Amino acid sequence: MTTTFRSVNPARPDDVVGEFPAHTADDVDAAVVRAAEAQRAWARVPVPTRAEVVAAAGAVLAERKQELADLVAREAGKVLVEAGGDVQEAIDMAAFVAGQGRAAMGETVPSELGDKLCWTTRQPVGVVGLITPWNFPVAIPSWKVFPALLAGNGIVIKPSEHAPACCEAFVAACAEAGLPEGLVQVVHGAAEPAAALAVHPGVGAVSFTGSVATGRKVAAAAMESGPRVLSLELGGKNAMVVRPDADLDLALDGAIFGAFGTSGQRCTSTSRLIVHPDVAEELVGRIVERAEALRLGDPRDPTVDVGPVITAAAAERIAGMVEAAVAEGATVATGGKPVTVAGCEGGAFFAPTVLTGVRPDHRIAREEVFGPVLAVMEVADLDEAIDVVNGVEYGLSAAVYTRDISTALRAVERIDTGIVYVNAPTIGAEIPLPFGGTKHTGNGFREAGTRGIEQFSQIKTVYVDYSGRLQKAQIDTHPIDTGAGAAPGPREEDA
Ligand code: UN1
Repeated sequence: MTTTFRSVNPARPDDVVGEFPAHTADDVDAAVVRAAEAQRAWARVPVPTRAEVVAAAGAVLAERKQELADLVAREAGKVLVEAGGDVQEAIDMAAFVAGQGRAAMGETVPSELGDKLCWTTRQPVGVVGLITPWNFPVAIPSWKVFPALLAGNGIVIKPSEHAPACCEAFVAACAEAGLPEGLVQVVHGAAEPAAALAVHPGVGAVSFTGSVATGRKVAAAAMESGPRVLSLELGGKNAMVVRPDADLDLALDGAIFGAFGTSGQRCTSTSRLIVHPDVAEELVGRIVERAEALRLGDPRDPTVDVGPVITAAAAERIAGMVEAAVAEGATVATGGKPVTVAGCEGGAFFAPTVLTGVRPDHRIAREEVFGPVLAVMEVADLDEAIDVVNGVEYGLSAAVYTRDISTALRAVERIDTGIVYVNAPTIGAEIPLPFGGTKHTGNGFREAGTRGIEQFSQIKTVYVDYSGRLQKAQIDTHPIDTGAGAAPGPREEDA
């Protein structure tokens, strides 16, 4: 008998969203076989036709946006407006990827020899294994599934055990859009199916978004067990730098949305505020005031500003990190603990938290929290502020608030992250541009944008020589003087 697990509403744990099978390594194996079978035919479908299926999937998602957003709110705890953004990101991704179906897929260069053509093309990897998190339970599957489909692959996706229903709903929308039977397989559970997928010899590429700890395990296992393309999207410790000339109203709005939007559970969430001492008191005072006015509650209630964190265990973990920060010398300016919300008893709520007096060497200034916690550091000098931004092991996103163009551009140039914002918070990346980070945030791959498709295909370089004779690159064009007389020349009839 297959064991099952339940996905529950983090705001109301009595509300069971669904019961799902806990798949085993054998189930993963069967899923890879089914996806591989379907992939053989899919690989022969012209790319623009594949793109039409992706576009149709986007249309189904758009039709169901409201319903899907409600499911995202219910299962992942995102407030409705943000849940709508999550689904919209998938709709945007479908539009973008579908457009790529009629875009250039390679390069062509003139050959150094005559009567010869040189170009690159792309071929599918085969079956790809996708491991996705709960925090963007529709968007992140779409970032991987749509490009992988366009590139001609079969797919086995293992969503987070905290958001299986969202992934099922996303895949159902793709199926309704005309996806070939069997091409996208969903497996459920926690570590076992993920590990099995990462090492399966029939999986040619693995794409993982999640924590650094799990990502490292997946990467090590995947690389050891066979050659494959691997893309990793891991954590962040994203900073917002506020200079003394910044528009403080703007910085305030950005800090509130960046730090407390999605209850601080985006990889891009703002978790450090690096503020100039001249404006620190005013800005931090206003952030605290606004944080205290945020309404926590059921994310499906449209008047609620901040939903729960994903589990009670997550709330406990965040509380532990705040306690450790206080032990290291930080001060809780507001929040700092799990809270009970009337009407949502048992829900995993954590008060929006601001910590002041944080130093760059404190753990809270270096470790990812993945919760609504903003650590404030005061730094006067711009170069020093940038050193603080760069002084962590992550490099996903950063923001700088200033009215001075030179300051802005200097920061853009020197900040070592994959994404930099000027006068906008660290969250809110758009689909047509690459998404990803430097250092331990990943392994250099970028999702989204045209690069997103590259991770799911293999480049093939093609040379076609129609001269009818052997031509030698690098040699015929610049023959070396061997002292043995003339090199063998062209054939008689060509001369
Ligand atoms: C994530 O948290 O893993 O830039 C993705 C953003 C969103 C995507 C976040 N568009 O905040």
